[in-house]
Amino acid sequence: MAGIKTLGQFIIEKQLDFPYAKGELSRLLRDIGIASKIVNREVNKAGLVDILGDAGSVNIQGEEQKKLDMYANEQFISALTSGGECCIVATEEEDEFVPIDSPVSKNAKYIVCIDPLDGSSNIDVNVAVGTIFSIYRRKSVDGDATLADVLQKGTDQVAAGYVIYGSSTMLVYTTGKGVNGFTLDPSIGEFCLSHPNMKIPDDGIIYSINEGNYVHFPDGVKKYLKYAQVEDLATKRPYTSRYIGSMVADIHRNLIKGGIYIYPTTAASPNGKLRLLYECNPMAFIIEQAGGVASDGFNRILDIVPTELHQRTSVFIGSPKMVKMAEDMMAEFSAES
Ligand code: P6P
Repeated sequence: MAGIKTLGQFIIEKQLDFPYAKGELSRLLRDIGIASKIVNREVNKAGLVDILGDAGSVNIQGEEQKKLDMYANEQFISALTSGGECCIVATEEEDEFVPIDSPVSKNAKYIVCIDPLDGSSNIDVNVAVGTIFSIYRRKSVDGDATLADVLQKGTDQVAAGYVIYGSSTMLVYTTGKGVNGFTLDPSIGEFCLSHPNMKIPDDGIIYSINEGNYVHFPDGVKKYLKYAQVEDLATKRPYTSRYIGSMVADIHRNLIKGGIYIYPTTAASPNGKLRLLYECNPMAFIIEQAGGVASDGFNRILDIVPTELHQRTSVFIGSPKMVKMAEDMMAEFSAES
């Protein structure tokens, strides 16, 4: 059996894919991996905190108890600060982007956009949650990095990945040369290569969407759902509905089994709910690198030019045949409208 290959070994090995690399991106990915292991430890014992008697807002160490998503946010910012390879972080947990406060980082090459703990409302019910990250090269050449360095198109990403804290903890990432998945082996505290060269099936029978919003869905989405539910054994319909309420978990399952995840416009989210910079762009980069498709129903997610840090977008992402079918139905109605 081939030996264990850790995330660190893999990153260094793949650094050879980039002849001019000097190791900064490798160290940045390593820093994110380290923070993920720290977050994993806290996520895995989240339910225990109360049992351990951490009543109220103070835990047994006498530290103020933080909500897990704020804790995760702090861990990633701390790891990126000590790593020194990132100059600013855009995070779901902060209204503005966060300049990394260290002399080394001011001139660092990379920008990180991150959702430290997506789906964190699922923690209390022990459902998988995730971290989603996106890495850009800063565009400005001197002085402090600015918002313009963050508001880059998804096609400009240097790397993107997610961590899923589920039945096992996995880190999945791409640097534009395919997608690889690493499973955390707690006995050695290392992410180990478990899913090399991940590819999403071209077609699938799983659709992921919150059908509670059906009444306000665009007509093209309503038509797609009816298509998915009609019996037609030749095309393996009706499809199966699987919606966890945690984007990372839904998309990870669809990446492995095939499927489509849709979060369209709804009454509560007229521009879509999911964030472009640190949810849709990184997931779109990964899924495209795995052979899939990601759009807002009409346009490629990675081509959207960001204008605001926390802007939202509709998202249709997954197996090419399924996404294209949904896009065709969206186009039918937009042409008529
Ligand atoms: P709804 C979690 O809050 C999240 O950002 C995604 O992870 C998830 O897919 C979606 O929102 C769930 O949203 O409106 O269906 O509860």
